Amino acid sequence: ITRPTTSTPKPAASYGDMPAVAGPGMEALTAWVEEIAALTQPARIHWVDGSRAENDALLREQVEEGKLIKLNPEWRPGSYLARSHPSDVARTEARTFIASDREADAGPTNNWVAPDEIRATITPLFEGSMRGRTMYVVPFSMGPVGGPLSHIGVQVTDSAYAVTSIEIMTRVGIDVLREIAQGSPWVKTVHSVGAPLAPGEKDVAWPCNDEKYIVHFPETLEVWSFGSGYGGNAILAKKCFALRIASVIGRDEGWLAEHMLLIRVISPEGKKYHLAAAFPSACGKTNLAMLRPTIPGWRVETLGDDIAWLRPGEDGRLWAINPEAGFFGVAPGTGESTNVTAVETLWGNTIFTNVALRPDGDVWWEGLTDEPPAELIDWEGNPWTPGSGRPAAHPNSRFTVSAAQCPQIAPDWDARDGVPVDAILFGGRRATNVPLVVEATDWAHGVFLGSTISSERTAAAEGTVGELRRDPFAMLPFCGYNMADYFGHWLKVGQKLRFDRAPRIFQVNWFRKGPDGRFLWPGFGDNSRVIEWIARRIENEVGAVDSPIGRLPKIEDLNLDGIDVPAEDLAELFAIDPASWAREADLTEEFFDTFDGRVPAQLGAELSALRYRLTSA
Ligand code: GTP
Ligand code: SPV
Ligand code: MN
Repeated sequence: ITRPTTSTPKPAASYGDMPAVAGPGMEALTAWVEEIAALTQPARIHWVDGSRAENDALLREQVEEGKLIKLNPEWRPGSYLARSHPSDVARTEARTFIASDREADAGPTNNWVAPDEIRATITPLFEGSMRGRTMYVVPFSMGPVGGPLSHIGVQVTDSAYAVTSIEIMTRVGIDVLREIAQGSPWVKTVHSVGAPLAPGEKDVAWPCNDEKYIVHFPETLEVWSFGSGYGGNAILAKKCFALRIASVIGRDEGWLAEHMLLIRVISPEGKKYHLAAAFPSACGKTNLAMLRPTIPGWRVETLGDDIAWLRPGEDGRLWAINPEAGFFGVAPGTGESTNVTAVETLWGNTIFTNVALRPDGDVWWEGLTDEPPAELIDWEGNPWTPGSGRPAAHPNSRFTVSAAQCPQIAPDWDARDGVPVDAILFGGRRATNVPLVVEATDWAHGVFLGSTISSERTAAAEGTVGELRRDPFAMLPFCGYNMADYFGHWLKVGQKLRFDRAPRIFQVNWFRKGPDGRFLWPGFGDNSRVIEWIARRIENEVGAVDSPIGRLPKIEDLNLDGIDVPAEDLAELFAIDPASWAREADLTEEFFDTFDGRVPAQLGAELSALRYRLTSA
């Protein structure tokens, strides 16, 4: 459905062909598309219908233009490699803004900017920013089309890479347009790589702009993203919509939009448990989502690996869906010994970004195999050998693949009503202090645990890797409103749940290290041992030991059959040093103080109670 236009700007209405979908909602959509086209002045407009033929053509065009490398179909059918500009490899949190009317509604953890001011700044950047390019109009649904928890959006973008990624990550197609035509509300998202082409100018492999703006307007439900092609900055359905904008919608409507994986755990007795877990970026969500238990009889079915929308049901339980349809996962560290499920998921039909290329036309990254191949082309396109002294794949290199390809995807993963959640896990990368697992005493204590999560920085965003920072609920970069109000919203959602049906809350840490810098816990498939304990707790089959920070397992209740964790490592995994925890409490107070008294009193009370327990421990 593409029609070329001449280079002289025409009345916008004559751009492109619209799919034949009629209804009262279409007028607003076409008016908006025309408005964006008048501003950005693309050479043509392409209404994306989500068909297979269209997707094939978009991929083929990107190969012809040198934007994608087709991988050897013998090893990796239907798969491609994209190499980004070396400056455009991760989310740019410093360039990410919340433009709420009032500064206090964005809160101290977000970059706030006044809506009028930022519109005045970015509008000139978008002026003519799509010249010489195609503007794609992509209607997408987060959650099954028409589902009770689902939400619709439209992204206009001048990046075919973004379109083919969105087609994997969300549900794209005419049925979404029909929903819009019928009057369903939808979120407006605008994306430009910010690299207009002069007539006859040759395009580059990864167009982008040094100047970047990822701007969210929570009051008007809009996202404007300029200058970046990287996933989290360019697939606006994902972090921008499904987390930042959706968290605001959820605040107003009584539900939660969270940076969480979602799984179904099945015990040897056939009992099913649904777990949601929030870990910061590159801290193990995809791995836990695809867990292969090392303990006999246990199974895990994948429901989602990055985002969950959770809503209290009339039955007093918390119901969750994964609004996405694919995985945009971290490649390095994904291998046969760590996440064989992901390796199997990636057999084909995958877009890889910034991984290394093998001479045989397949891909490689650190951790895929124990030994690197003798020679590679690295993520920047340069020859590489194991002696090169630098990683072959970028540390934040990623794969984009359909959820349906996951061999252990739950058969009902896209059920309209979602699943009832039995347990919520909060975690992060903590070399010290935080035990392998600790259970909250109740919902409010669980919210306190979530609000105090800190984690060592990873390569998923710009910044110094390894530096410890607060990342409450793993939502620091993704909460679209004042984080203190968000804590309050979590407390409020808890009140809508039946006390005996609310999910139990746990804090976990797979990343504790010994003095020698080695991980104390084997992690990955062996995390099933922690899950088993959590299931036993839900069934009240095992007790726990009260500690100042929450309920710890009795060591004898942990299933350690078949692994060899030395007794001193086990002791260290659960060691709670009151002095270090008193310092953690001081840092928590400092953190809460940054919210100018807006943190709910209940969390202040939890902090006082923690300090009391620490001094009397
Ligand atoms: P985003 O997609 O950025 O939100 O990240 P994610 O939370 O899904 O992270 P992912 O599961 O991709 O994990 C990132 C890194 O953590 C990989 O390099 C993994 O190998 C490593 N990792 C995951 N689980 C474990 C674990 O149990 N132990 C250890 N030591 N490392 C782990
Ligand atoms: C993350 O950084 O948490 C991701 C990748 O899941 S991105 O979608 O780029 O944000
Ligand atoms: Mn994520």
